[in-house]
Amino acid sequence: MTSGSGRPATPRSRGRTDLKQERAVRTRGQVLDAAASAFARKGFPAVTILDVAELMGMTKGAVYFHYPNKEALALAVADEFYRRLGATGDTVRELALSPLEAVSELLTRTAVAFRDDPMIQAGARLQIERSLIEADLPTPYVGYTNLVESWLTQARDEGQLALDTDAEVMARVLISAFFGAQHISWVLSERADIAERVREILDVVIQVRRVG
Ligand code: LUB
Repeated sequence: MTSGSGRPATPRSRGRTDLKQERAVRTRGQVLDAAASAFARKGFPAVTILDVAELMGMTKGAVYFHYPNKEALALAVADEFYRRLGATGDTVRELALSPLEAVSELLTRTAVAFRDDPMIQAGARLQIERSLIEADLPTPYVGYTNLVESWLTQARDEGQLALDTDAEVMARVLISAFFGAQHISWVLSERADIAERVREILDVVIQVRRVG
C-alpha cells in the first residue's frame, strides 16, 4: 500500500489513505453504537435510518455508506452482541474460578451488561423481534446454554453438585430463568434490579442441586 504521496506506507509515515481508513472504521463503530441505542430504545420496526443519522449528527447518506439498509444494521448489532457475550465467557474462563463460581460470574456479568450496555440491550431486543427482521440473525440462547452446561457437568464430576444432576436440564433452567428475569426487570424497573433478580436465581437453582 502507498501513501497519498506515493511513498510506501510505513508505521512512521502513515499516508492519507490509512488515516481515512481509520476514520471510516471509527465512524462505522459510531454508526453501530447509534443503531444499538435506537434499536434498544424503540425496537426494530420503529427505527428509521434517519433516527440513527440524527443520533450521530450525520446525514442518512453517511449511514448508508456503511450499512445498505436497516436489516444490515440489525445483523451487525446482533453479531456484536454475540461477540460481546463470547468475550464475557472468555474473560470468565480466564479467571480460573471453580465451575459453579464461573456460572455465577458469567450470569452476574451478563446481568450488569444488560443493565449498562445498549449493544447488549439492543441484541436481546432484536432477538425478540427476529420474526420481523428479514435477515439471518444468529441462533439465540444455545451458545450460553452450552457454556453453562459444560461448567455444570464439570461441577457435578468434581462432586460439587449431586451425582444425579442433569447438567443439560439445569443449564436450560438457568438460562430460561435468566432470560425471564432480565425481561421482567426491563419492564418493571428499567433493569435497575436485574443483578438482584439474577442473584436470586443463582441462589435458588444452585442450592437445589449443591452438595454439602
Ligand atoms: C442471552 C439472548 C439474551 C442469553 O444467548 C442469547 O441469545 C441471549 C437473546 O435474546 O440473553 C443469556 C441467558
